[in-house]
Amino acid sequence: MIDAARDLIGASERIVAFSGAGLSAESGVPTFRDAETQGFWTNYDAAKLATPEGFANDPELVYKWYTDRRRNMAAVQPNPAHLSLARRRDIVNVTQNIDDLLHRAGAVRIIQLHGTLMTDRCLAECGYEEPVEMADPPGLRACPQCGALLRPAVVWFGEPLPFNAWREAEDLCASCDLMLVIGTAAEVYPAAGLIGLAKRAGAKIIVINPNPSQASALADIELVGKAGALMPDLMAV
Ligand code: BJW
Ligand code: ZN
Repeated sequence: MIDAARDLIGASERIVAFSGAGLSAESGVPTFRDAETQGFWTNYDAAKLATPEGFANDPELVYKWYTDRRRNMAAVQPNPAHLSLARRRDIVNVTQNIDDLLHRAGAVRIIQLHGTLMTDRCLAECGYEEPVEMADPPGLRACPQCGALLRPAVVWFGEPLPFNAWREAEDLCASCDLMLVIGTAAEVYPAAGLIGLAKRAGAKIIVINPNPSQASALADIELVGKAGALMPDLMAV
């Protein structure tokens, strides 16, 4: 199976790597659905924390969730899957991940559909944003420009995806000839819809995941296993 996948990669000219939380799992970043099983957070529903309503109800609590995740992010490193993707400078990474592990691995083409944890921005959208020190994140605080609260520059449920990132991702996925779908449950839209978009446009789909996912039905080849273990072998020329 991996040989057939490697041949397909060799024969493809426009490759998109569409990734999710599983790509960073072996670095020690809990997947989104695992995040609520960690320590203090076992009693919380991540899908409720990651909403504008969750933040409005209890900004301190939601901000603390991100502070914990930021500290963890500062302590982890890119894994072999990030490094294999980064080595292929022609591959475009369309990722749902809010971490910076692809950047730190040296990848040059990265589109982040769900924003970034590296920055805070104004809740009232006055345009203010500031980078955050991940190892020593600041507390909840007001926007120096307008006085509203600052929030992480991520995309919560119910919010639109960043316009330019989304438009670029749609164009790339509609014109790629191969999509690698790495470590995503493919349950969150509109991002998950990019897999079907690529498939309908004629691209081959290779899914890399230790578990079945919503992408399984669209896969031409499904590689069952962890990204960090499979990707170096898959990308070897
Ligand atoms: C491994 C591995 C290893 C493990 N190697 N693999 C009904 C139908 C359709 C849509 C909707 C609906 N009801 C509501 C919606 C909309 C909603 C949505 O899709 N909800 C679904 C839950 C149904 N979507 C939205 O709200 C989006 N916005 C929107 O629709 O806007 C419309 C709008 C337009 C105009 C104006 C206003 C609004 C926004 C979605 C934003 C998602 N944000 C999050 C949080 C980011 C910040 C944070 O992290 O705190 O993004 S949610 C979360 O899910 C995060 C992720 O990027 C995203 C995807 O998760 P992912 O990556 O798939 O992770 P997991 O954990 O689910 O899966 C991990 C996978 O890895 C598993 O498969 C494992 O097996 C695998 N794995 N180890 C390889 N080692
Ligand atoms: Zn502001």
